[in-house]
Amino acid sequence: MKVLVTGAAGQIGSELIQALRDRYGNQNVVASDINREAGEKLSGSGPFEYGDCTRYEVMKEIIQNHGITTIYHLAAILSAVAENNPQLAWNVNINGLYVMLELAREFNSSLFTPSSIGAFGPTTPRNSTPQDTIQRPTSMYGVTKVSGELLCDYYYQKFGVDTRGVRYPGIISNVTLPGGGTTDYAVEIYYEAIRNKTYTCFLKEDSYLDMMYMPDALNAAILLMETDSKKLKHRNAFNVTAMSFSPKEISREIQKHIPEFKIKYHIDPIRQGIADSWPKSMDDSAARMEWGWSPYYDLEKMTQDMIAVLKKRFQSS
Ligand code: NAD
Ligand code: AKB
Repeated sequence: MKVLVTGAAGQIGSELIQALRDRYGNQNVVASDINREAGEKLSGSGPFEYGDCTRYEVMKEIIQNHGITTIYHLAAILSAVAENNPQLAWNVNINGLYVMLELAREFNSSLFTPSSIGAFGPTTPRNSTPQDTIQRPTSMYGVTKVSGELLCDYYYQKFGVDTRGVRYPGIISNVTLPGGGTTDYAVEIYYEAIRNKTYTCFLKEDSYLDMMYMPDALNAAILLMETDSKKLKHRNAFNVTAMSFSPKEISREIQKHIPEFKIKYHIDPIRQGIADSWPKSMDDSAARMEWGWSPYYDLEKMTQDMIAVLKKRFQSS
């Protein structure tokens, strides 16, 4: 098995690379990104290739040279950045995915790519959002994510490409900072709580969104890719979630560890508008039934871990 991860220098990729190298061997997992500096740090434990996923010839050479059989395609533009530069988001999220799907078809490779809670919109039921439901997103990120889900389904049905994917909620982690999304507050809040004991949140105190801690997110990707294909009815875009909370609730949880911590609010209308159009909590029973999805971390366990890791890091620096 030879694995390629695009967008490997990003929030999820930088940790998925290590998890995959631990599992399949360092030399069998190739990291690729257009962020050369961050990417080269990944070359300490295995191969790194500079590569723009929208460029067919560049990506073809990487896939051919390394004999790639499995692709984790993570390169993308996230929701807040996408809303500021919709043309870039369309190019990377759609043309980049198209290039990777074409190469997966040509080289008979399987392909995992994440969709998002962003693939839903204001007309989607917001509570216990079903696996199969109305998807009319109003952000460019959402438009690219729902189009990507359909394109992956098409490549499976038409060409037999083994495409798989999940709809990730906001991912919380402590290795690489998030890349410009609407759920980034739930990462920033921990860093600021440790460093400054205060955080100014760009979403309203009662904005509920689905979230997940990084170890569960990595586990979801690997578990889905290792599942026997015959068990999958949905294949792409499985709802997966671990917890749903608001800024007020996460700040209360942090106060259990740092009682003097204070949260303030300065609402960003663009990100608030996006958050208001996303589910408050998803129904992920299809993933649980079809491939045994089950998260380990809830808000309490994640907060304990985030605070312990970040305290140690900032105290020793
Ligand atoms: P990120 O923004 O942290 O990382 C994306 C990476 O892609 C960056 O390292 C960037 O340099 C790279 N990139 C951008 N354009 C590229 C191009 N043209 N060619 C090659 N690389 C390019 O994103 P992430 O949070 O790691 O997200 C990974 C995937 O998971 C994305 O598809 C995202 O939509 C999805 N997702 C993420 C979250 C989350 O909370 N992090 C939630 C839902 C879905
Ligand atoms: C974002 O906020 O854009 C991402 C996501 C939920 O897709 N974190």
